Amino acid sequence: MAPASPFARKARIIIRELDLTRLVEEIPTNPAASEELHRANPLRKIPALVLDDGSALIDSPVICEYLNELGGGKFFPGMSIWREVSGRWRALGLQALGDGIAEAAVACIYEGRRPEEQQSKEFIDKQIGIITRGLDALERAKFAKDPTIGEIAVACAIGYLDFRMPDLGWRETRPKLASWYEAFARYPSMQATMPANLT
Ligand SMILES: N[C@@H](CCC(=O)N[C@@H](CS)C(=O)NCC(=O)O)C(=O)O
Repeated sequence: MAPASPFARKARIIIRELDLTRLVEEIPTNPAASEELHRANPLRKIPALVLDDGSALIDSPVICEYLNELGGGKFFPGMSIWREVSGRWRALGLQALGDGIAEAAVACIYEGRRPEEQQSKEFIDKQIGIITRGLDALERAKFAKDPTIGEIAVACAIGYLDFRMPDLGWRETRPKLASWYEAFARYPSMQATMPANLT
């Protein structure tokens, strides 16, 4: 994991919510340099979860669902075709939206770290477009009172935007999302996993 990663943060929140801190070790990892990560994840991305038998899970949705099972959590609502809008599909759809926003934000930040003459304004504009439309969709979204993986993913994406793109000004035109996030950010598990500038 890395303290700034919005994807690792999803798992770190579930670990705290389900009291799994004694079962799961969080290892600060530089995705470019860590051989342990490269052995665990051929995609060389964090998070990756190495299990006791030496096998590894990759991709935050998979890791979070595993942790949810391990801790007997309710962050992944059960399968039901009668509850498409309020159940599992809503939660997974919201997770996809949050993760998509986070992916675009991470891509912007990585692009900004390349030598200036190699950076593409077109690429950055495209990512900003994804972030903007994603946030607009979230302003219209329905959030559950009992948080699911969808709410967690959205909160981690917004936390990352606030951390890496503090001048985005997304709150100005999205009052509903802003007030939902303000309340969500008060959860102790959110407070304990605030992104830190260590990577
Ligand atoms: N879909 C993956 C995305 C993970 C991801 O992009 N992680 C970033 C850090 S926030 C990473 O490790 N990037 C390293 C790289 O792309 O080289 C997930 O949900 O876990």
